[in-house]
Amino acid sequence: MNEKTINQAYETAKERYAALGIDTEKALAAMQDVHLSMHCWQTDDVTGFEDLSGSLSGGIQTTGNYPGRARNIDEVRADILEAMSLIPGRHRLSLHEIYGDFNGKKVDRDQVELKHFQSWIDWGAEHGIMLDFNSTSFSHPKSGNLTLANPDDGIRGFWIEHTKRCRAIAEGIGKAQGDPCIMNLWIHDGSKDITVCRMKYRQLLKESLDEIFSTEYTHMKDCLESKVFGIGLESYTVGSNDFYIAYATRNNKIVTLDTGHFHPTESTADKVSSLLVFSPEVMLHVSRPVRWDSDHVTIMNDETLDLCKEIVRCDALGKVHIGLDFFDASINRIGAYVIGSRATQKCMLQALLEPLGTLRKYESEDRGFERLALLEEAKSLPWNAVWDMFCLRNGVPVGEDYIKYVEDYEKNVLSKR
Ligand code: RNT
Ligand code: ZN
Repeated sequence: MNEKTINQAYETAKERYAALGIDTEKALAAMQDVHLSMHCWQTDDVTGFEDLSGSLSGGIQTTGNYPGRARNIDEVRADILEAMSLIPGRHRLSLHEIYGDFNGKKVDRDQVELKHFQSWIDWGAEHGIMLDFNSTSFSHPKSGNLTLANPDDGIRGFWIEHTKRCRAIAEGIGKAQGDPCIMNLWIHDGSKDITVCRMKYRQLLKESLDEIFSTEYTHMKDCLESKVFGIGLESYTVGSNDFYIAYATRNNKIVTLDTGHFHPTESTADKVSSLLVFSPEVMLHVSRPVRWDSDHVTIMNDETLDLCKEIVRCDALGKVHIGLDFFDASINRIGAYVIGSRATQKCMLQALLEPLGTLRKYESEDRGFERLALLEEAKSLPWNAVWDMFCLRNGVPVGEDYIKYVEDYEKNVLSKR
């Protein structure tokens, strides 16, 4: 795309926004500080590097069989770097435990140690990428329907040990990178059919979490992710939204809001302010549910826009960790990252360009018509010219220009796998 055209369009947009009291330079500077936590699992359809030939379980599913999936740690790293080269700004990488560097050895989940992530720490330091972490309760012979809420002491103990070790690893990562490692805990525990023991499993989960969190750490932060239901576990989820909100609030933990984990008409955006009244931080998994928690690639839709606007309206950019969580195996996977990450950023930029001062003035004066009119007009302000400038200044392809880079990578790298 022509640089001169981008500059001209930006200058016009800058003026247009200035008329509304918005400084586009300020918005661009704020965007530079938005660091997405990119999930590693879009590279390989949530497979990981464990030597367990089981398939994806735990109520989640990838669909599609697009060629070029990453098959090992080097391919995952190469794909992530390729995706990051097409996304403006600096971003974090969120690892699941099953992506450890196990060197071809079988390391069961109650045996995992920081050393299995040393090469990731080194790689992160080399490329200036901060790491986040996730314990992995799915796709394991002991996963079943219940892990941390399992009445069987052996199985429950196994997962407690796993999660404790994951926290220790996150602590080690956070210490090494000089920035807290955000650890997300999501378990699929639930029941396919009606259970008459709802209380029992929740009590067990509480006890497991209490034990897991009995060690205090300073270089990692714990997040708890609820879910409405998983495939094959439709009737009951132990770790429901209510459960984790109560647990997190009482125990100073962070709640993770996954945009695919609520009833379809429920607004995830609306939850941000409620949580922030009681909790200093919130973690997000930005996804796109299509009819169910399908984890389609995030796009610039109303849900994502609303979510970003709420973060800005709550003045909470420094309090919200923006993780991504989608896995589409039916299209080019690097392209999926680029689309989803850039879409999230586009939404955030629009949020930062919102004429909030004027909107709030209208609201305080009870001028409902004016507020609605400006909200409508704001939708078609030239934010895209500011977005193009953001890409240009960050040295990444502007607009649809990134498509050909993804295609080239597919031709030169992915198609040879
Ligand atoms: C599943 C949760 C969870 C997973 C990842 C792989 O419904 O969203 O966050 O997607 O941990
Ligand atoms: Zn999630």
